[in-house]
Amino acid sequence: MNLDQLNQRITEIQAEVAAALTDINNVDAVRSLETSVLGKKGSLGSLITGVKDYPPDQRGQVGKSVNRAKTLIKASLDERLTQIQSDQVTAANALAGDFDPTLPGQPRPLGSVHPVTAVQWEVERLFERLGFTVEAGPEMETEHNNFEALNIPASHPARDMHDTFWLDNGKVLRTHTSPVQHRSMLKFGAPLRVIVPGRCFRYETLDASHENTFHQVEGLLIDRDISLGNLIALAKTLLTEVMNRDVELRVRPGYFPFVEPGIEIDMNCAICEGSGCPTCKHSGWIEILPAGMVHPKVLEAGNIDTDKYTGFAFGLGLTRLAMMKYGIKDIRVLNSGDLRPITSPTRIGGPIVWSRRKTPA
Ligand code: FA5
Repeated sequence: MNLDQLNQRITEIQAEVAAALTDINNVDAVRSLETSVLGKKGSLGSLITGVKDYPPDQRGQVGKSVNRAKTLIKASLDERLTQIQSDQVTAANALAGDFDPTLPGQPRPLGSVHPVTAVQWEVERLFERLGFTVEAGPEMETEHNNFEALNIPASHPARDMHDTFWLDNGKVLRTHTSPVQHRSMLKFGAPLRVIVPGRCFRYETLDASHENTFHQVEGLLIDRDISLGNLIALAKTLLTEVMNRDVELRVRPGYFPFVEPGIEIDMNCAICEGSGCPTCKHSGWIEILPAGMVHPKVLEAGNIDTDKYTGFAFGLGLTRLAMMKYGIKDIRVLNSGDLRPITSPTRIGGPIVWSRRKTPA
């Protein structure tokens, strides 16, 4: 092939490549076109291999022509390749809305906060704003702190109120958060504003509103000139804020040996809105916040000067409050690992057999 014929052939190959590229829409086809043109045995590749067969005085000219053609063809193949890849990304974006498949994945948190924890944090934030300290106490408690220091002597019939899990070491699983009242008085003295969220344990017959393991928040305020009025106002603020609506309260007398007078503050049941359901035992009310003025004997046991100070205490049923806030009809789902909604109490796992180690005298 003389030089003119060679140049003619190169022009034809460039035209063939340009024509082929207009019909090609995928990466593999571009790559196979590249092989068929620029590969060793390809239409241009074989011309490049044949440069050595030209007389020495023509080789420079031939070499320049074929290499220039190779550069141009390679550039047009690469341009088409880039175009096809960009078209593919645009098409994927159009299919998936704003989804960009080229972005790296974002790690997402697993699980979520338990409803009781969520309400506990809310209650803690509210009380912190009111100047209360958040304290903790042990779940395994001495008999003294759980009962005696709270004016519940061993012989006192009030012990029957708290069916208790007694431990081999003579301690108890605390039946309420009230022992931390005593601990806090000894630790901080008066004046004192403290709340104590925590888990409590009772040997209970389980039903929609009773668990053997549940949460309370103890509240204790000791200062000068404290009255039941302060307590009821605080209860109203607390329940209204947590429930995010105006909550109807019912205040009635209640008996607890560690307060005098004692009261029960109930809220209208959020599950049935007061019309009656198994959660509120068809009364329309939920026992949520028993409370009262701290008994002088409890203040004395905590080394508080009863001539100077009075105080109020309450024991908020935190688990029940979480049920009211989130519309949870059965308390047992909160300790269950079954995420499906409860359809019947038999789903909860049958009777729980716990034995009482020691019956208080
Ligand atoms: C007490 O435990 C007292 N310590 C509360 C108290 C503190 C009174 C300070 C006065 C001054 P009670 O046994 O009523 O009281 O329990 C308090 C709240 O805990 C109840 O209103 C209820 O909301 C919740 N509660 C009690 N037993 C259970 C249970 N088995 N399951 C779920 N919640 C319960």
